[in-house]
Amino acid sequence: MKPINICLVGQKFMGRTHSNAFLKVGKFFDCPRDPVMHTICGRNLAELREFQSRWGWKHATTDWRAAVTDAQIHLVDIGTPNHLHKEMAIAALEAGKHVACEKPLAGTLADARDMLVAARRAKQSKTFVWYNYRRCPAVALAHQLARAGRLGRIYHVRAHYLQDWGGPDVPLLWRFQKKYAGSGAHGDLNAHIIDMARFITGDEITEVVGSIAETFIKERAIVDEGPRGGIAGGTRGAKRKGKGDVDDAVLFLARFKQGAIATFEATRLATGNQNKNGIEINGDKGSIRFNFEDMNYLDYYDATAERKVQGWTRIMATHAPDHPYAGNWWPDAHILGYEHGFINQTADMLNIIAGKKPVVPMPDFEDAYKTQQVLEAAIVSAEDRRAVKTAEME
Ligand code: SOE
Repeated sequence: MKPINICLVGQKFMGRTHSNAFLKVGKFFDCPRDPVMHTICGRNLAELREFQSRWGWKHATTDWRAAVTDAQIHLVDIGTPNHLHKEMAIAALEAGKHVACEKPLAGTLADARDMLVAARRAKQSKTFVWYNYRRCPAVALAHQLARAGRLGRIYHVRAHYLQDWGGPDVPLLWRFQKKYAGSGAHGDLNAHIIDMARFITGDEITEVVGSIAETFIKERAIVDEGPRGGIAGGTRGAKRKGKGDVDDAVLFLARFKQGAIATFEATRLATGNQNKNGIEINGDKGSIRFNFEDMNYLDYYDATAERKVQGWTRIMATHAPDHPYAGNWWPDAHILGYEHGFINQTADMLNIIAGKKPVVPMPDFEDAYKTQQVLEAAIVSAEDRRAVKTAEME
C-alpha cells in the first residue's frame, strides 16, 4: 500500500486527537493508503520529544516551515492556534501537499480568503477541515435522513454549543486574544454548529438577521505556561493580568436559502453545560435532535407515521450496516466517544486522497469558507446592529 507521510503541526489538545486518529485509523478501517506518522512540529523541544515518543512520531522538529515543505511529506495537518493557519496552509499548498486544517478555517475572513485562493491554485492538493462532529454516526445519520427527504421541508434550525470552562479563573490563553483566535466562543463553537446545520440541512445560510456578542470577563491572569493537553489550565502563581478581547458568548438569528429560519447560540459561560453541542431541526415530515453529551443517540420524529403511533424515536446510532461508520467499530451499543469522529474523518481523508468517496461529505477549504462567511456576517451584525447578508462577506 502506498504510504501517506504526515506532518502534524501542534502538540497540544488537537495534536493529541489527531495523533490518536492517525495511530488508530488503520486498525479499524481498510485504508487505501498507509498513514505514516512522519514528523511532529511544535515550539517546545523538550515537550515535543516526550510527545514524539508517547505517540510514535518518527521525527520531531521546531522548524515547521522546513517540515511542511519537506519532499517526503504528503499530508500537512495543522493543529495550531488560528492565527497560524494561513501561513502554514499556504506554505504547504505551494509545496504541493494535501492540507488538513483545524477549525475554524482561520481567525479572520481575510485569512480564510487567502487560504481559499491558495487551495484553488493548488489543483493537485486536497484540503480538509476538522469539523469532526460531522462524523459522529448520529450526526452523519441525521444528514442521511435529511438528504433522503425524511424531514421534508425544513422550517426551523435551533443550534447551540454551550460550554462552561471559560470563567474568570481561567488564564489569558490564546483563545481569549483576538490577535491569535480572531474571535472567542463564536469562532470556536458557533463554527461547529454552523457547519453542522449546513451539513444536515444541505442548505446555505443567506442572512444573519440579528446578532449579539458579549465579553463578560475582560481581564485574565497572564501565565507563563499554557495547558499541556487540555483546554484551560490553572492560574497558580500568576501576578499580572491582561485584557481578554474576544467574545465569551455570541447569539444570532439567521435565514437559510430554502426558507428555514434558525437560531445559533455559543458560550463558554453556560455553567453546568460542559460540552453541550446540540441541534434540533423541524421539518414538515419529521424532526431530529442531537446533543453531543449523549452522542451515540439521534432522536427522530417521523410525522408521516400513523398519528396514533407518532412519537420520538431514540436511535442508538451504533448499528452496522445501517448507521454510518458503525461497521468499523464495536457491536451494537458498545458505544463510541469524542475520538471516533476524528478517526472516522481520517479514514475519509485517506479515501479522498485515494480518489474514493467519503462516507458523508467532507468540508474542504471551499466548504469551510462558507461557514467562515456566516461567522463574519454575525460579527458585523453584532457590531453594526443590523441584518447582514452572507453574500456581503466576500
Ligand atoms: C474548546 O472550546 C473546544 O476544544 C473546541 O476548540 C473544540 O473545537 C470543540 O470540539 C470542543 O471544545
